[in-house]
Amino acid sequence: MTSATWSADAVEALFDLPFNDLLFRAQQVHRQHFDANAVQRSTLLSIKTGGCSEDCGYCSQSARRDEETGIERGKLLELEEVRVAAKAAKDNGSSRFCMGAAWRGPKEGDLDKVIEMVRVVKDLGMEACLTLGLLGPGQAEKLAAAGLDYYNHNLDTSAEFYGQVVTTHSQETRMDTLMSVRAAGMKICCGGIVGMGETRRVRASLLAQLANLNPAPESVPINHLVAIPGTPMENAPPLDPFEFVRTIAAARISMPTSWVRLSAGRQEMSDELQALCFLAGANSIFYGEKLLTTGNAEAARDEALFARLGLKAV
Ligand code: SAM
Ligand code: DTB
Ligand code: SF4
Repeated sequence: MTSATWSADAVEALFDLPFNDLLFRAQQVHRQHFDANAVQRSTLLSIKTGGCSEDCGYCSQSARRDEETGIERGKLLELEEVRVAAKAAKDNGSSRFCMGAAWRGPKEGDLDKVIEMVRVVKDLGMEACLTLGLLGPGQAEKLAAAGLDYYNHNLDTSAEFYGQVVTTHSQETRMDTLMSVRAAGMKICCGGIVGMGETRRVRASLLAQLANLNPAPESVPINHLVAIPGTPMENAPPLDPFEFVRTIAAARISMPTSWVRLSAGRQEMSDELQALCFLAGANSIFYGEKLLTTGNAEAARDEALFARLGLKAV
């Protein structure tokens, strides 16, 4: 399947629309492809926390700054710990279980252990997603053979801005991993972060890049920066919440058949802002008390919000 080509100019023109016009268009596109009242729920588990060799400016898990962020370097979780967490996620109504590791990329021995974790999740009848960083030769094929459904690997920000956020790897190397994931036959979960002090142009350019992956990623997480004390971005200028909603709407319009996930930063959002994001076409969330190192909206709050908005979990 191929999707339409989007220029950064064309996506920026969406951002520039009057808010009501943009939301109306997004809602029309959304209803052509999805049940407008259905929201997919994924639960995250950090299977290896902290001590990462990379220097991504938003992240608490870089080894370069763990004294400032207070994140302890953990070991890879035991299989049994993963089984317990995955079972709880399933019992709480999540349909996908996403496991994340603070690595530049997985070593072969670690990959074999992670593959066992994928099997545990699949045996529970959930979709499995991993985010392990850059993949080396043959690693995507091994994960596909284990039955992994999705691989999450974000472009994070536009090509022009990337070097101001991360210096230890390039956005092109991330693109190589995405291509190997796709070539191995897995679905791609790929999005980015906004609220890092970037311009509207950068946000538009990121969305155009995602939409042009051809086809667009099946799942598109839109993260709002969680400004973590001790990271270079702890004092990032606040983003107008309506600009965040615009980002969701532009993602929906430019990637009509993708699941657009309202991802990090939801804990800090009001119920009203989240409702606007669902109206703009977000139809997936992270569900459960924790993201990787930071908190997420509480499950009980989400249940109440779903009930108030008449949303159903899928
Ligand atoms: N190490 C792997 C990688 O970088 O691909 C996987 C884990 S990494 C923490 C996964 C994603 O989390 C990043 O690509 C980024 O989009 C998101 N993320 C990390 N810290 C964040 C923060 N403070 N606020 C919002 N999103 C964040
Ligand atoms: C994604 O796009 N967002 C998730 C998941 N993929 C791995 C991670 C969000 C992390 C937020 C900061 C933290 O908890 O450390
Ligand atoms: Fe490491 Fe991923 Fe954090 Fe970058 S975002 S420092 S690669 S864990």
